[in-house]
Amino acid sequence: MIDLNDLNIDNLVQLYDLDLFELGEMAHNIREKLHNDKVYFNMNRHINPSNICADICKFCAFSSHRKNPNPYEMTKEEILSDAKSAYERGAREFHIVSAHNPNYSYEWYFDIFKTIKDKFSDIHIKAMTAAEVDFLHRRFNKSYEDILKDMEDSGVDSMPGGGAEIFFSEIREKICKGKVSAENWLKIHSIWHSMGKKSNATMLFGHIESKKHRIHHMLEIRKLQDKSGGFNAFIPLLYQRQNNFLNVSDFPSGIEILKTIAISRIIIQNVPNIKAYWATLGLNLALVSQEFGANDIDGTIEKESIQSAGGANSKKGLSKEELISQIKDAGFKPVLRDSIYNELEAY
Ligand code: V47
Repeated sequence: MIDLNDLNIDNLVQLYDLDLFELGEMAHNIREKLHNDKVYFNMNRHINPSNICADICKFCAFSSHRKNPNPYEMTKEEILSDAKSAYERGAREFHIVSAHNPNYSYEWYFDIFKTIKDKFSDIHIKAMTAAEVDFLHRRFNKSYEDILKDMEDSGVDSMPGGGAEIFFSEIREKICKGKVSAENWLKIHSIWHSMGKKSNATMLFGHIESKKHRIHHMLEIRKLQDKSGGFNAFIPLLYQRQNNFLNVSDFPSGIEILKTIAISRIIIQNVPNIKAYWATLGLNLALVSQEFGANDIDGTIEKESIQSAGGANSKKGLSKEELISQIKDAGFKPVLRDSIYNELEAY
């Protein structure tokens, strides 16, 4: 019997030794108590204004570099035009995340958010990873507090969970040296939460990290959530292997992926939602994950550029109807949610 109150990493990593179905049942019981048979999704649109990046993360296939030599910067008009057409198709969340583009002024970001909010007042803007906040801090010598306040004032409603990668410093050094430190990623989310705001947390897994590093990462999220309570969802992101500079030879099996999702549900019980992000898992595994602790699948996305650059089959997003029918076929109840998990419609 593994004592779940013993938060020692060596103790909790033993969860991986349990039989998949035993672990799945433990996670599913927690998921059922919190969410019954609901699978949440939303109508969202990802907008990635630029792929020109001052930082060099070895796992990233999205940023412009010699394996992906097509730098772009969207104009404000292009961003607004994408936003308008997505809004007309029913999207009510814009997930706006950019590479760390040194050509942009500080004001550029906030002008975009303000303009979007002025034009579409009922849109939820989920924007700026903690890695982008840290980039602005380094580039423009602004405090985290000032940047987060400017985000709030210009209409950002919540923060996405990107940039967390793996917190364990030796791995972080190898995969994304120079980017926001683990300590500062947590600090930025903690300040945002202290402003009464919500955010998500991700974990990039399936590359050079070990099972112990994943447990360490989950415990850091759980620890901050105990203090701040501001995380809506934990999102284990499966590493996509193409077009990048991380030499990985060993990839996790489907069993290990499902175990990782189940273990995140078991360890991080104080974060209400576990998102099986279909863009990294593929729709089928994301649906199976709903039986292993997950209760959310993300949304329609419409245009996905980060994971698809790494090989995922997610470039075009999915229609609302497709998500509803696939969730139903998997034996769950599809529930359209807003960005902060208010239920809008059950199908
Ligand atoms: O932080 C980059 C990841 C993240 C690869 O908050 C890769 O609701 C896999 O954070 N393979 C950005 N992943 C995306 C993100 C996100 C996505 C969906 C929903 C939410 C949310 C947040 O993408 C980065 C990085 O960890 N990423 N390259 C890759 N090769």
